[in-house]
Amino acid sequence: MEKNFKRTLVTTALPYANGPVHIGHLAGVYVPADIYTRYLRLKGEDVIMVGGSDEHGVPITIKAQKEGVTPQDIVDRYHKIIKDSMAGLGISFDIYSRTTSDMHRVTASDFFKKLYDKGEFIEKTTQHLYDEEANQFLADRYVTGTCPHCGNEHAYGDQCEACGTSLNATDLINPKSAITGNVPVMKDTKHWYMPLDKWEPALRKWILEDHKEWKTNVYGQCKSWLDEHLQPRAVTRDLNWGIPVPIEGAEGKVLYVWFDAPIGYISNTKELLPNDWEKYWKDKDTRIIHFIGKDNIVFHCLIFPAMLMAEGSYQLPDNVPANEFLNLEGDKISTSRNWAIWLHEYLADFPGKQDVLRYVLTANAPETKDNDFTWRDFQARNNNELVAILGNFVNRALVLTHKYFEGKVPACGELTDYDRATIDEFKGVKATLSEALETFHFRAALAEAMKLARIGNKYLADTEPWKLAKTDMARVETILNLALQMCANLAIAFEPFLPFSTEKLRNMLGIDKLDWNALGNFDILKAGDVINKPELLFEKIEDDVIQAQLDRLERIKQENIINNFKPKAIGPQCTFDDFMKLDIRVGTVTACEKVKKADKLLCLKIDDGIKGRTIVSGIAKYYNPEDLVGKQVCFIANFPPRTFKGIESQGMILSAEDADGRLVVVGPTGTVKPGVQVK
Ligand code: B3M
Ligand code: ZN
Repeated sequence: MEKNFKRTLVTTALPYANGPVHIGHLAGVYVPADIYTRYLRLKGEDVIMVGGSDEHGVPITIKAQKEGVTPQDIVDRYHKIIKDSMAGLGISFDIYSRTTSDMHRVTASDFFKKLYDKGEFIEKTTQHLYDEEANQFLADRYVTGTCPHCGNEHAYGDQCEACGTSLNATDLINPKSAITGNVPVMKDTKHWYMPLDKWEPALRKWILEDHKEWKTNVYGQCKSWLDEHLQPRAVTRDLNWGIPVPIEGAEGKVLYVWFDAPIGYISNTKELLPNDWEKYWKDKDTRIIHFIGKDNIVFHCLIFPAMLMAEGSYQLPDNVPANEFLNLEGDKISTSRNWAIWLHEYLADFPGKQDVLRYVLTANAPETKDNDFTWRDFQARNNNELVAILGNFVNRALVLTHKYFEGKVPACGELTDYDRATIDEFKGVKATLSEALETFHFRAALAEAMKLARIGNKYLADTEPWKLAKTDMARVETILNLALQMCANLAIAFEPFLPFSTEKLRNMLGIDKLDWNALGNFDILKAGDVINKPELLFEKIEDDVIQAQLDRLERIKQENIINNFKPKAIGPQCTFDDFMKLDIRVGTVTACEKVKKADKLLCLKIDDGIKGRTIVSGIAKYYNPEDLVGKQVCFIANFPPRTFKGIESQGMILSAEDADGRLVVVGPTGTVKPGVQVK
């Protein structure tokens, strides 16, 4: 629904403070939200962006238990890392707070109390999973089991990460306690439920009729939830970490993390603007936009709005532009498997290159489908786009101005048709760029901004002022005046995307303040204005830098394979007679060398106690030939001979295949006579 608004409240999903922020979070939520907010600020609109850490819930307590520290220790550690690294990337929060703040505890507690007093909850005693050894109810992620929808055996009690379904712990097939591994028992407990069924008709109308303009992935997910009908949902938990349920008879219970976390948006606005916060939440002419990832859609589009409707005095969000997921080198990003690029590590490894990451994550943003981040693409986009197009154009324009005009903006003379056409192209981009930003199409918006840089680059390449300098200085003045005006335009157009580089560019051009409304103007710089010394906006990234990152990921992949190894199921039975058909013997390696023109093969001479034999084995990747000499190995002695690369192999060396595919040769644990049998 179109509406006239006076101000915008941008919220960003609150990351769990159980780990640092990675590129998936950034591409999904924080970079797009920051682009949008910077754009509105640049237009001079009233906008605030609020964020903070989600510090409650089972992800935090599990992490604390694993490390043997308190949940408070965990959230203190990660809140700081997250907050500092987001600031490092230029994510321009007006406030980044946390859900363990006093303001939040009081706000969330009062919100619950108000719904309770209005009779908006159902109180129910039901049976819930209980770990008798740990003396604890198993909320959410404290239970794992098989997802009833997709069969994933590692689903959590609140959600299956394989199919994205949100679950109740009691839905899981073969539930197991994440604390002790025990099979839980059922035990009575009382909880308070939001009757989502009661709000279903209102939610249906609000989304399916009044918000057809929402992104199709968001609208579609809401529709399928609504079509399956909503059930009451417990908003309290048996847990000792969280905001205590503020009513009598609820000792030992806390608010469900998904009840308190979205209220965090309200608490953080209050903390930012103690006297003015209400207009951002309650005035009809405020527009509220929630930036989130796709796994959070149900909470932001159905559950939180139902809570707000039940409370009665708040506005509902106008849009929830949720993104899909970003993968890393073809695999799903995972905190627990360390398969991620962590923001704080990126900032340490690539100092001064914040905008490169912002650029790549936007150019590749998973706006309509899951997308892949690869280091090779990162390098290519930096070298072929940022350096070769944007950086090159700006640098040429500034260097030539210093070369021919002592760093002063030359005057613009008579325009040619080509000049006019170029200016028109520039002006034309403003509308499409703004439209893309307004409608959350940030990839398309970035491509539009990049179009401007391409036009500028082409303009200088076509007009070749360095050649004209010998014959027609008046023309050179006009060309460079226009080129510099284009640079000023680029500083504006790219500010939401690349704030560090546009800040540099703005300083080089001597512009005090950027203004979106000036985009498309060709009189931003005045003749005689002083241009500062040009610095490079971007630098080439070399292969070895990228290789180091790929090597790091390869190491993690290997560690994961080893750590996650599960033995194969035992094969079909065989008899002793079957086994006895194999003549397995021990032999001593007397010589060993690489097989020529076969990088996998080693040729071993074995003392088998008889006349000796030759065996070719595919273990060259795992052994230096000389290291095997003198070792005793087991081999199958009664296989028919086979020829490899012209060498006759008389048997097969036995080896164990490790989880990562590495072969380890098998031999006796003590020395034996060559030729003895293995039984
Ligand atoms: N902390 C889940 C997540 O990080 C949750 C978001 C809360 S937003 C109110 O994906
Ligand atoms: Zn599933």
